[in-house]
Amino acid sequence: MRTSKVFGWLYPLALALLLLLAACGSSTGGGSGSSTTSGTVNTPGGQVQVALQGGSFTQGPTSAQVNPQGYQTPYGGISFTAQVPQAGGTLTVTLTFPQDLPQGAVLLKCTSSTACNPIQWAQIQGRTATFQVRDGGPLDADGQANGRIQDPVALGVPNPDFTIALDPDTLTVQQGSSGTTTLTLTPQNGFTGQVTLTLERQDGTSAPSGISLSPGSVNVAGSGPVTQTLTVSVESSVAAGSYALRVKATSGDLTRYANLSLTVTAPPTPPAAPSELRLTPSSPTAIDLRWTDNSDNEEGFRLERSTDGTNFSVIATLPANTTTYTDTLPSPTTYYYRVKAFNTAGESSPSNVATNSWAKGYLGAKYFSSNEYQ
Ligand SMILES: [Ca+2]
Ligand SMILES: [Ca+2]
Repeated sequence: MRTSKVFGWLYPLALALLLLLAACGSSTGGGSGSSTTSGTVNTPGGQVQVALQGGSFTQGPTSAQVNPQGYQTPYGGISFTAQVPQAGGTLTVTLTFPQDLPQGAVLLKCTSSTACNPIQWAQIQGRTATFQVRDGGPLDADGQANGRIQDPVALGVPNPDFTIALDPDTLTVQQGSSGTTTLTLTPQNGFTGQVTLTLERQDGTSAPSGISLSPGSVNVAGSGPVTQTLTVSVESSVAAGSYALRVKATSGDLTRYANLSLTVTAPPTPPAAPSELRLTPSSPTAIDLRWTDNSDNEEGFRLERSTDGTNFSVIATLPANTTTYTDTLPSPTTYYYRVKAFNTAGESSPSNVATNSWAKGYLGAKYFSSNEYQ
């Protein structure tokens, strides 16, 4: 009574175990000629079928751990040993995966858990990867034509990656100001996620204090390139000069760089003041003015006139490098003149003030005081 109860419980378990063994890694058929043997292996990515033509399993297939550089291995490694009827014989291996293989997928031959190289002549189509391995050939891990083929392989999917580029990659920014460039981030192999952006020197040391980048990150959601305007701000404390910088884009273990040559310039300064303003009568009602141009950065000159020597107003705006002007006098009175140079940064201080002392002699140029300075 008790015994039959135990067996009644054990029997289905044993059956289940047998079925499980049959599903996982058992081989069928013989090992000669063009016969095919196949087995399945449970991998982290699902069940993979391994079919051999021209040989038979002696061990495996089993799941193996591999960690090749530059690739993800969603199905891990698949390891098996097979027998071929003749030493030096060739085995055709077909792996059938549970899903269509992603773009860029390659079959890797691993000689250790990290040393894996693409099998260039493997055929990858849909859900299957097919390759041939010759006993004693380069893919046979035992390296000998001994009728036995040792074959750990893995399906490699290139790691998600991205590239970055800047346009322009040179910037000129004035102290206390900012400039912009456009970052283009191109995802590869399905990369998505947030990418942190920082600015540093091209030698990998941190960016000079006072030079900053914004925004500090960019998000990649789709498969297309992402463009982002980057602002490079330069505080007025940053010394003028050239800086070899780079944008560092980081996401997880991935880091990519794009060089940026930054030139920091000092803001323009107002021009030097003109000097030696002199007046000469050109007629009883006109005066020639002449001055010395002391600057090479002026945009022009402003000539100012006053009747009291205190309150001046502009009577003429003149182009750069002008040193003469003829003023027609509105009335026979005393006028005071001064001249200033100017550019975008502002005006110079005024020149000397010169006066015609007109009241002394409206009718006679001989009374003209042509060179009075204050
Ligand atoms: Ca061999
Ligand atoms: Ca000049």
